[in-house]
Amino acid sequence: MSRLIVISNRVNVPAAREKAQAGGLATALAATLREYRGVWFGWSGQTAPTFTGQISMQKRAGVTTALVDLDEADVLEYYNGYANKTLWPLFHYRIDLTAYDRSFDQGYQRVNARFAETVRPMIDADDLVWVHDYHLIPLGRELRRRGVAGRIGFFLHIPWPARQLLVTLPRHAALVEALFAYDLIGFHTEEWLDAFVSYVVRDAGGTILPDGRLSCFGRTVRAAAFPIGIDAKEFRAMPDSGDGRRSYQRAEQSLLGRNMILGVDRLDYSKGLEERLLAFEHLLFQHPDLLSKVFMLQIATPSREDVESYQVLRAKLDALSGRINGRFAEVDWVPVRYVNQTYRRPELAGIFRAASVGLVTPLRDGMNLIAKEYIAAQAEEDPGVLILSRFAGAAAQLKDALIVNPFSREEVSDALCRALKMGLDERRRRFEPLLHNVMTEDVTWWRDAFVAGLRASDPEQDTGSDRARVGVQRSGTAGC
Ligand code: ADQ
Repeated sequence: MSRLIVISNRVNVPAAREKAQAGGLATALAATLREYRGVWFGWSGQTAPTFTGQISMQKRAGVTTALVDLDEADVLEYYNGYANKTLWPLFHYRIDLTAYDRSFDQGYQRVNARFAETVRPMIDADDLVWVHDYHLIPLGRELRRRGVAGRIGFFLHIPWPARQLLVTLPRHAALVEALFAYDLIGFHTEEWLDAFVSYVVRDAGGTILPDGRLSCFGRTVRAAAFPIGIDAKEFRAMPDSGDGRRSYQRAEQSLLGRNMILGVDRLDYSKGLEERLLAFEHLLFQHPDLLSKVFMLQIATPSREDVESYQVLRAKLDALSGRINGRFAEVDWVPVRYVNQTYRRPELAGIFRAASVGLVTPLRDGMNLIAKEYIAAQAEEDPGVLILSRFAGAAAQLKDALIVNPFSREEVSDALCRALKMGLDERRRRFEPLLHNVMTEDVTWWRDAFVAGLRASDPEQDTGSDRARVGVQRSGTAGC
């Protein structure tokens, strides 16, 4: 059996208590790597005075990881620069925050070449290579330049932007051309896939072949939607584990009979945190009957603290939560509990279960796993209500949530009011299909679909039929 080489910017080195610590994605990839005797390669998160390409290999919990240090200019230009100040905002429709800086692009190309150079000796001819996310779009092309002829797949964890936005990027065609070095490109949703295809056909002069593959830049590639899921079975059991129960009880006792509206996010401008707090403020203003009867717990884990737009956002949220509390709080009630902590997964699951409403309102999100985790953690006999942004990839699957436009504070406030007053019958009616989706289209389903799709792209099997079935279409229905 071919080995699997996973390459991502950061690597989640399995810990002793892996399932409790790591997210579903890390756990699923680790399981695949054990099965395929593979290697997970990426940046160590450390900097060295100069880049040496020296690899630090480890084997833990059956998973081999290979880590490399970057130098300071790499981190500045590639990670904080092109990845997080250019591609991340642009792909989340924030051209106002996008830095179009040539040195960032150069650093990005350089680090991708360094990754390729370093990992190349580890790749055997029949290995499957699976590259993850926007940090590493040119990596496939760099590997091809170094003689890797086998199957290489790429999965994008964030949205693909509309072509009208993508063309604001200098050298946008070069970025897209680099993707044509892969055999399979995966997106979370049809919407991101359509946006990609639209650019290829309308801006790059590509064509869709009769078998569904895309032809452009003298190469053909398959592109499909593979909606990621969570480690649903494990997560569903977590509120009933020791840690999960303790966390649930602690959250429950703090309710004092009130309803909890819960938001859990990385502290990122794409998650719509400011808009969400404003919508909650609007709710309190519009519905004085809810004062003292409801509160919002917003857990926001700081991230990318070296990037200025994140520092600005953090200061804004500090001020906004303080302002709302100053405006409405009473001696025995505070409307917003704003927490900058990271929790272990069972603890998080316990908190999810205690919340009457899961409020997931990103302005743009590749998928959003919190929405799925909230559903998985609910008790069947008395489930909470999920309010979900129509701009999260998850909205394409979780259709029975209350779907909202996160930019409209009136709409979110109305949905909150409706959720808080929703009877048990309707809650259960909505919950059933949501849970079904989360449990069936889980992270293993996603991973198996992608890996099968990549295997089917084996040039030796490329007689038309395999590829034809998994062209530009949704993976789940395509059987790849
Ligand atoms: P993220 O933007 O990081 O991921 P998301 O899908 O919401 O977003 O996943 C966040 C994960 O972090 C969840 O598993 C969640 O439980 C965990 N988490 C968040 N806050 C936490 C806290 N305070 N304590 C502990 N854990 C916390 C990117 C894309 C998404 C896409 C994923 C996967 O931006 O759109 O869904 O990749 O492809």
